[in-house]
Amino acid sequence: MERRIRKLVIANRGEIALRILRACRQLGILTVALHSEADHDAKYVRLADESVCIGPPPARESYLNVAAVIAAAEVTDANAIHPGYGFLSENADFAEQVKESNFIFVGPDPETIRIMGDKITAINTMQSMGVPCIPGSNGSIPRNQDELITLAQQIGYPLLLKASGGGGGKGMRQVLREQDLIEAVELTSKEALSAFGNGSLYIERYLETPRHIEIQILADMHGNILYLGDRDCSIQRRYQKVIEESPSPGLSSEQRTQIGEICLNACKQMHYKGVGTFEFLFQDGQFYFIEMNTRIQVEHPVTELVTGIDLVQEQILVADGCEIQFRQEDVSFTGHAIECRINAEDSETFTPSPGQITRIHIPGGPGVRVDSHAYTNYNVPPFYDSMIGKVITHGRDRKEAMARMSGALQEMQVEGIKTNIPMHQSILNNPNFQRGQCDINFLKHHLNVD
Ligand code: MV4
Repeated sequence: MERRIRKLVIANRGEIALRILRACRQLGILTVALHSEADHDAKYVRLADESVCIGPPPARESYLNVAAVIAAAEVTDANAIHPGYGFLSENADFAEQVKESNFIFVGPDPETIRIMGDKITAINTMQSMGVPCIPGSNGSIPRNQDELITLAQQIGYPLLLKASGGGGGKGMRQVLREQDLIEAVELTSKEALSAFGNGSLYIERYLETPRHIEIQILADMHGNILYLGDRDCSIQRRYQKVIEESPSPGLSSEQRTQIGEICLNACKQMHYKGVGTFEFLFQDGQFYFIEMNTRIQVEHPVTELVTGIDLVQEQILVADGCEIQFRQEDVSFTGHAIECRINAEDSETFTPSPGQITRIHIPGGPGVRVDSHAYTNYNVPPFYDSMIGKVITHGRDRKEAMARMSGALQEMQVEGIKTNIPMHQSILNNPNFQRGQCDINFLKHHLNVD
């Protein structure tokens, strides 16, 4: 298959912009780094073949400015756009405009993004394809109050109300008792309407102690679909993941194979194209679908380390129409990988800590990978996410990956700003974390907060 992508616009910033740039280098694709005024001096901007300033520091006026991104692609004569994660990465209207302007969008079809962006449509689609979902309303909750109360009784309390336009923890409200139901619906619907322009709600049984496990998929336009294992992302705070690992500790090979095949089968039916992640809650040995992500994810490196596959390169190639050059039987899973997200923030209060990094030492050694755009004298801008990089370690088993992580975090030095490295070290020293199989409430208990 003839490759078409010649020059690619990176519509993102920070470590993922650098990660995409590296993948393009390997593929012989020219790069255009887009940046806001706040990221003008970032080193990765100069590593790109070209760069374009697309606006002032606030993301709304730069990284989220659809017209500016497309104009930058036009003036640089690029022919593809990679959205990274966050920002415009799961904006179906953006993907559509990119295609209508005759650029290759690195991601699935706009229609797929749209389906997965509306959580009710996503769940209904998955359910119809045999993906296990959480007992719930199977669509918008009934308008009629008596019907709603009856439905809620059937599902059983505690319940979780969710906005169809939400996701990633936004637009959710717990309902513990029947007498709170109607008021909760009114409040959540109003909030959802103003936040997402869509007031429709669905309701699910509230799972109290699940783990968060996700399945990585890679699919091309020629019917090849690969299952690239799972990640456990249960270590999170306020829906922000902090540590991820692959494989998920303690899943049996039967459980793993079963959920993998369910996801592969769903992708086949959807004619899914690109990288994709099925997010599940896992409780009492059962998987329950919650959302599907159509983008490359922050935690993709743990999958790369256990499979040896460059997911960003593959993502770009399949968007270009290329056929995946290996088959499921060629994919093997080796050892264990863990990722710690390094944030510019106070390790105890979580207050952001932007400013100049006066000195940084990046760790190394066997099984240690660091994805970061930070360097000595880099100025962490206050306008964006506080993540300054990721330390990812690989070992023959979980114990070795953890030991390598402890060593890497000890070696890493960041001066001038505060980071959450001390928090990571205290998590690694926690006996429950060391045993694996922590649920999504772990960090709240470990930190004794919220
Ligand atoms: C849930 C749940 C418990 N029960 N749904 C949070 C973000 C969004 N992706 C879905 N989320 C949850 N949905 C039911 N029916 C608990 C969460 C949840 C969560 C899920 C994944 C990872 C971290 C989480 C942290 C808090 C709550």
